[in-house]
Amino acid sequence: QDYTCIKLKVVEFAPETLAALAGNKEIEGKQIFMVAATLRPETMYGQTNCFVGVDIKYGIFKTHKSDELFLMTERAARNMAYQNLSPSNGQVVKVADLVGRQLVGSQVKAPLSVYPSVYVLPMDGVLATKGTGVVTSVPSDSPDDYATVMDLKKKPDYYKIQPEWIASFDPVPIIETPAYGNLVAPTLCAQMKIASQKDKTQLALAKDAAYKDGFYNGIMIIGEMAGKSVQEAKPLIRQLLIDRNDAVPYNEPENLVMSRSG
Ligand code: ZZB
Repeated sequence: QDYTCIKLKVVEFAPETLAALAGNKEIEGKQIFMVAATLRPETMYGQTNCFVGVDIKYGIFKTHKSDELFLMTERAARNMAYQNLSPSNGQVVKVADLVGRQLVGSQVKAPLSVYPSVYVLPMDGVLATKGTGVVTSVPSDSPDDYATVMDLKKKPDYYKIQPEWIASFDPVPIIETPAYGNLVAPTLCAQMKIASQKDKTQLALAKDAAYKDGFYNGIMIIGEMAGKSVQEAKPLIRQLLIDRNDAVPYNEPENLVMSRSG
C-alpha cells in the first residue's frame, strides 16, 4: 500500500504520557510527532482527532532528522528503517515505550485541519499490524471514524475520555458528492442505520461506498484545491504536505499486512 504518513506534532502530552516519559533524556528538546498512515491525504482539512488502540504498544523512535522523533508501532519503525526514515538504513532506535491508553487526552497539531489542535482518543478497531497503529480521524468522510466519534460522544465515561475532547470538534464539510452531499460518512451512516463502531459488516460496506463515491465523484470544497475533483486534488495535496514537511511517503507490502481479515 502506498500510504501518506501525516505528522501530527505533539503540542501537549496527557499527564499519563508525561508520567511514563519522566526522566527520559532522549526526548528533551526534540519535536515528537504521532505519525498516521492514510490513503486519503485530501481529507486532512477535516481531521477532528487522532485515534490509538488502548492496548497497542507504541514506541518513540529516532528518525532521519536529528531533531524529530516519531511515535508509532515498532513494526512501522522497522519498515521505515528501509525507507530512508530512520537514522541510517535498517537501523531502528527506540527511545521510549508507551501503551495506547497512556496517550489518550494528549493534544496534537494536525496539518491542514481547520482545528488548531485535536485530541488523541481511543478506537476499538485500530490494527497494530497495519500502517503505524496511529490513525488520524476524519468523521466527515470515514464511516469508521464517524461511528467511533458517535460512540465516544454517547459514552465518554465508558471510554474514559472527557466529553470536551470531542464535543466541539464537529465533522467538517470538505468534499461534496452528488449522491451523499458534503458529509459523506454521516450521510452513509444515517442511511445504513450504523450507530456504533461495533457495526462492522455495515461499516465495511459504507467504507467501500465512501471511498468510491469520494474518489470518482467528489469535489473539494475547502482549502488550496477547492473546486478541483478529488482525483485531481489527491496527489497535489499529498505533495503539498510532503513539501511542507508535514508528511512522508510510506509503503507497506500488501502481503505483509493482515488487514481486513484481522
Ligand atoms: C484518514 C482517512 C480519511 C481515512 C477518510 C479513510 C477515509 P484501508 O482503507 O483499510 O485500506 N487506518 C490506517 N491505519 C490503520 C490501522 N492501523 N488500523 C485501523 N485503521 C487504520 O486503510 C486505510 C485507512 O484505514 C486509512 O485512511 C486510515 O483512515 C485507516 F475519509 O485516513 B484513513 C472511506 C475511508 N475514508
